[in-house]
Amino acid sequence: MSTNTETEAFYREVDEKHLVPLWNITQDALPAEPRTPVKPHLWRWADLRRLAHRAGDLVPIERGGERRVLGLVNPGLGGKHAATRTLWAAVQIVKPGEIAPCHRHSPSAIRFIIEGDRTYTNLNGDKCVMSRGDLVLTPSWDWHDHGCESDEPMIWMDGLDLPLVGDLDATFFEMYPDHRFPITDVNESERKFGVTHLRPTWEKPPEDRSPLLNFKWEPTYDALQRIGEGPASPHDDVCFEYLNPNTGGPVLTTMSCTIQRVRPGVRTQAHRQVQSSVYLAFSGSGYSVIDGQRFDWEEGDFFVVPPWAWHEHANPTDGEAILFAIHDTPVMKALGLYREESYTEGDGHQEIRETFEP
Ligand code: 1HN
Repeated sequence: MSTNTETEAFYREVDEKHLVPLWNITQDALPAEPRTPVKPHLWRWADLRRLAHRAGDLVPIERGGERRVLGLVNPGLGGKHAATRTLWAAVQIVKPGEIAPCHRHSPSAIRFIIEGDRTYTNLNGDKCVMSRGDLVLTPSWDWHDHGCESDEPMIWMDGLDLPLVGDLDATFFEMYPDHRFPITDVNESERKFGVTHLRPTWEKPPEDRSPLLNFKWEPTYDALQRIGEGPASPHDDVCFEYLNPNTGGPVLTTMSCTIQRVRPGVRTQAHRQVQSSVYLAFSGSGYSVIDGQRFDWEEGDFFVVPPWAWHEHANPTDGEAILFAIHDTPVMKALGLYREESYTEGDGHQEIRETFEP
């Protein structure tokens, strides 16, 4: 017969020997469904833009600091520098004449251009010229620098798998010996692979990454409009995923990107997925309901949808509402963990219990 003292001594020794008794933590280790600390949250464009410009006035781009980037910090993550557990999202500003120095890292990145033009990301020598609405990839370990040749600053959204790669202890980083990588061509990937139903026969596309690095806004916008009044996703309305034209799969191994048009008067039905997402309200205004909380968004606002959170989108205006988003879905699918569920109560809409005030 064990006594209380014996039991206490046992637990003390288990702890001292760096062990844990599962029978005391089973509910934490194995919740019935994902229980995330990640909070749904919204960042106002007025703040992001003002602070990005303020950083532009106060902070030079220098070697070591590398980039003038303001990252979103999810309030549920105890100060961890991340928008969700897997995703980093940020605004970056580059001013006229500046060149953000060349480097490379194992985390992959995307840029989605919000403001400005005549700015480029130089990817291994391919000068990808960027304008509002363009999506530009920086796949893992590609050399990249950014330059602004305009009279106005450029601001874009950065999305990276940085927190995931960090938690996997798989982060590598290297500075290029010169400030910039020698430019060998302009819009090369876009000219060769940008008409995605045509493949250059004289070239073998790279196997490890998308051959197309710059996804231009005009054909993207056109695709959103061409659906007209036709049927689309009950959960996302007119929503397209950007593809690696070589594989038909997501643009990066760790992140997928979507562009979606919520048509005037539409309120989609809620669903939830084993994935986390960061949205940019690219144009127009509307709202999303995330786990019963209403998030009103306007042009330029960023918001987070946590894993396994019910969410639906609405455009109560008679104007355009376009959302761009990054997701960690490819990770979940590659690991066999992806799940998706539709909200079946009532008419598929959540009850709005509160409204988010930033
Ligand atoms: C990075 O290298 C860039 O190259 C942007 O523009 C944002 C955030 C975290 C770590 C590296 C860039 C980044 C970043």
